[in-house]
Amino acid sequence: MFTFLLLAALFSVSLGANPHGYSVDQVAGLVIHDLDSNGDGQVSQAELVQELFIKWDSNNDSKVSHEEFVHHWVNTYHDHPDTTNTFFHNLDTDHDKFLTMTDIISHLPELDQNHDNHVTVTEFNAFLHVMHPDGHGHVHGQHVSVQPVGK
Ligand SMILES: [Ca+2]
Ligand SMILES: [Ca+2]
Ligand SMILES: [Ca+2]
Repeated sequence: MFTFLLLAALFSVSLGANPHGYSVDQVAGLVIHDLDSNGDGQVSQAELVQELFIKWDSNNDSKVSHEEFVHHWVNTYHDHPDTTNTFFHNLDTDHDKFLTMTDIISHLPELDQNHDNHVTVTEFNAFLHVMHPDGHGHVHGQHVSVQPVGK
């Protein structure tokens, strides 16, 4: 049993799963909580822009570089750097290695599905499941942690 769990843990780390065991759903909740500066449970475009291009932008060039994004995301949400790398490339729609307003604007239809200029946890969760490399794999991750009990 212990050996199985250990192997399962090692296996998920080798796949680049979250070393802290956060699911994509949990990360979505954490991200919305962090971005929601006025605490109304959803993220306005202003809150999104403020968080990304002020807090995540370490060198104040009004864009979030690959290094800045990976550093911030890995430290805050404890994703594996390889996972975060793939996530960044999915977000960087124009492939210039920076997240800018151009990238954000191109993601807005997916981020704000009901077009009310706010992103809810539900909307961001759906977005992460499309953009994040673990979005399709997290069900497998839960499967691994739940399955040994029945054995
Ligand atoms: Ca808010
Ligand atoms: Ca870009
Ligand atoms: Ca919305």
